[in-house]
Amino acid sequence: MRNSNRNSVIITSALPYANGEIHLGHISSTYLPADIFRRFLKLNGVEVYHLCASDDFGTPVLIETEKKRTKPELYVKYWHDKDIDDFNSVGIVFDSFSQTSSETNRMFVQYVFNVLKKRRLVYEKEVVQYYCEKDLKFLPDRYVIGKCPYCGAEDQYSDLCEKCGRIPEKILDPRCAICGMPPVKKKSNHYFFKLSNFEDVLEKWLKENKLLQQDVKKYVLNWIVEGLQDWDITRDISWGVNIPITGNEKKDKVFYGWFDNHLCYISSLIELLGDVNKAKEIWNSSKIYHFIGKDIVYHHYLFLPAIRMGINEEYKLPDLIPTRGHLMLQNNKISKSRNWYIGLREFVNLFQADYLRFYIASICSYSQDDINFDWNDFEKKINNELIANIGNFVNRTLTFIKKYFRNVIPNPNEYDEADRKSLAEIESIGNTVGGFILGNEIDKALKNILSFSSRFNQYFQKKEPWKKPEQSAATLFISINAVRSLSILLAPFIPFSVEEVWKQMSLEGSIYEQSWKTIGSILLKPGHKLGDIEPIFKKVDTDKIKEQENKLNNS
Ligand code: B3M
Ligand code: ZN
Repeated sequence: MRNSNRNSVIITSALPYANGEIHLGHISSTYLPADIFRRFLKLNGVEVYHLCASDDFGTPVLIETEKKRTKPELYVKYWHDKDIDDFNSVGIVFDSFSQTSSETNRMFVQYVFNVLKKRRLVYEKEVVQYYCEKDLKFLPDRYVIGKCPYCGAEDQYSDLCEKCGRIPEKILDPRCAICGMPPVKKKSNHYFFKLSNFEDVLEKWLKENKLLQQDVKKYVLNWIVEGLQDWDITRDISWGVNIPITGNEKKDKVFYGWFDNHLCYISSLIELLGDVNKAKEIWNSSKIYHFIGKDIVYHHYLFLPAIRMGINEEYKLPDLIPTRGHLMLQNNKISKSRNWYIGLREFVNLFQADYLRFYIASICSYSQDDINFDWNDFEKKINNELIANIGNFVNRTLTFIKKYFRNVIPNPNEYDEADRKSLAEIESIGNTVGGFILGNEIDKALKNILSFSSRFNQYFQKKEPWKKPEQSAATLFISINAVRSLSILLAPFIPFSVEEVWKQMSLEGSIYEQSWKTIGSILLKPGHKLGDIEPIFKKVDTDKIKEQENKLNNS
């Protein structure tokens, strides 16, 4: 075991392909849960690194750039920059958002390959590949289209049938995706990674690691029982990390995207710190979390750990791989080609980013099960939970103090039973909610925050301070402190709104300078003057929701 005295955590989020815009599906399976976790850890004083990058290589990127007659470097840079803007717009924060095509990653990938080669964990083998005699090109993966052998759909990629979702073993009536000619077969030398060597150690690692999700582990262990195939880690294309072959380096041969992309988790830390040794030290003394969606389980539970084992765990394995299901949209599978999706940018132009964060967090279970984005449900949750519960409690507390106490927190004279109960709630809520976030159950964490707020609404209601304002000092003193606690509890979820509440309470600095531990303390003192008050949230308009539903149905 490595020393993990250092209180640091490395969070990685699966790298988005530099080939299209980020949509709600990406946010819900990966980036929002990771960002909530990061914000929570920050509030707990943990040294956190949230690492990500655009996934620049692969045949889909290359095919697009050929269609658009642009350079791959320019094309991926466009998406890389757009991703950063989009993530910013919903408050998803990375400590580094690099590119798999960065110089640091290229060098690191070649380094890892050389170590694997030296340890005889890669070998060369001749394979037969499709080749287009018109374009004078090998045609890996997406470069071949044809008929799906399972469902009979025409014009499907050789590595994925978009109609039935299966990966064809052998596509029928193959054609070149560029010119449409039937390809010929040609021999090519490829490198293979000996994944089959790792069956026993992977099984042991999976079984011993109690933190990994049980349901995922079960089917991954089954794959091992069925036997692991060695991985072809090279491709005959020009866009990728070059294979370091001394002497006769081939120009049109690069690593397969899945060989280099996950190594970028590590290389982006090296790049960020500018020092390999320091990066290694931090990597190996931190807890490591790889946040992913369920379609890339194979790569993260088998391929990635095997490669790290292959370089002698010079960089340690993940402690946890939080894996979530897909987001459905109005109960149908999200599909960009069928225009059944909502882009992030599109959403933020319609509603506050925090509404998206709140809604997704409230339905985001920690499991492989798919969850559903539903416009009506969205409207209900925002109007009835975020606004009628949380917004109402915050606003009525602030408004009352303004109206009856000249905007100054009153001095509590004495406490009754209900007051004492409420103070006890404030004291314990931080631990309850924190426990759920630590366990990755952000939906349950949010549910607990909502019940906390709803109990305070009831407390306020029962006390009826409007009947005898002069005798309501204790109620308001306790309530405003509950608003403070509520703001910190909600900071990981709706960061933009709580900063606003913070301002309205006239509290100095950013909410992120507060410690999660102070949620249980009564820190707002009598005599403190509050700031200007305004409702934080605006109700979601039913007509606007209808418009969105119609837009989808007509797409
Ligand atoms: N770029 C996206 C996906 O397959 C892929 C993830 C890479 S993570 C190292 O979902
Ligand atoms: Zn062709």
